[in-house]
Amino acid sequence: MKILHTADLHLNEGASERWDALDELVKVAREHKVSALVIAGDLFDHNAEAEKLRARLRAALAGGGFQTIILPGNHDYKAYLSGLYFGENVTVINNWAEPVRLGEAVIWGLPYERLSGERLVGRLREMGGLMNPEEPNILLFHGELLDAYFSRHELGDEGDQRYMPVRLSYFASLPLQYVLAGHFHSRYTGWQLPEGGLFIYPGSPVAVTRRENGRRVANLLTLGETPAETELNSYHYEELKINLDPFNPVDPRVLLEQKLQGIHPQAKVLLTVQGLFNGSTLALNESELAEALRKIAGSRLTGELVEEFYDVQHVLEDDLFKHFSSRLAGLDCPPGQEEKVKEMVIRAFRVVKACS
Ligand SMILES: [Mn+2]
Repeated sequence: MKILHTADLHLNEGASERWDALDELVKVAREHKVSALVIAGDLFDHNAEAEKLRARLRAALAGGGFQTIILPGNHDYKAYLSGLYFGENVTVINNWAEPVRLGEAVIWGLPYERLSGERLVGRLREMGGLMNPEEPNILLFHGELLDAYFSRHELGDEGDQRYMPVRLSYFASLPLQYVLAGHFHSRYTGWQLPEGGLFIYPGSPVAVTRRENGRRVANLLTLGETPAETELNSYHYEELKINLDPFNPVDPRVLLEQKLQGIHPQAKVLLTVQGLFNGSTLALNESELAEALRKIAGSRLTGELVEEFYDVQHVLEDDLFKHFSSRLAGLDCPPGQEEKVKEMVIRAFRVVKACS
């Protein structure tokens, strides 16, 4: 039996790329013939969205040939309290004591509540008492794993509050095969539970903030086996760095074009251009080069182009530098060494020029 596990779609009325990501998840779920698509919290960006968007959600999830199991998260837990209908094959786990049966597996959920760590330990112990250790038990959880030491911004836009803070040790007494979690957006991560079983964050399936860098994935799980990430074709950000080298004959504009070709079509680029260039060979000054690169990146660029590059033609044309370069060329330097030394000298010249 297979399950596709995701979380943190943060659907709202706008952000069409998040709806596209939902369609992509449905497609992947079908291709792998999973029994269930599990959404471990924050399916909606805000509580109010569920009421407005449920018809659209029903359409997206209908006819997939699998169950959808939704856990309320910190962004949307109030949305499910009135028992909204999301479709025939969609179940919301609103009660920690009422699991969902899926083939031979039992899917438990801990819907989001404002609970302290201490009360969470008690709650998990109560849940453990209800579980049959002979059955494959799976727990859906939305919150923060304190063992993970994430930086705050890896969670998405959550501010400084702690949501359902747990430690791996809290799960020690529970007969669990998997904890399928949500809330941590950055990337797919997994931990071994103290007494067997695995805790998995799949990362967001679509970038919600610019910090969600790199291809997005979902967690594809075959019961009893080690889960694996499966790549999604969805909107995300890619960091791209171009290092300029005044001795590299390849034009930086061509370099950028080449690098853009290797980037996923649904990715937006966070572009940083660093290093030194010779404005006279390119016939461009710093602002013209920035403009040209911005134009090449076009609509693929997101945010500001980070400009950390300098035109050093005034150094390259300096007589002292030319003299030094010809001396260096006459020496028998190992490959690459000459360019390295020249770059160091250019940087030193820039400092000297700034003083004079
Ligand atoms: Mn969350």
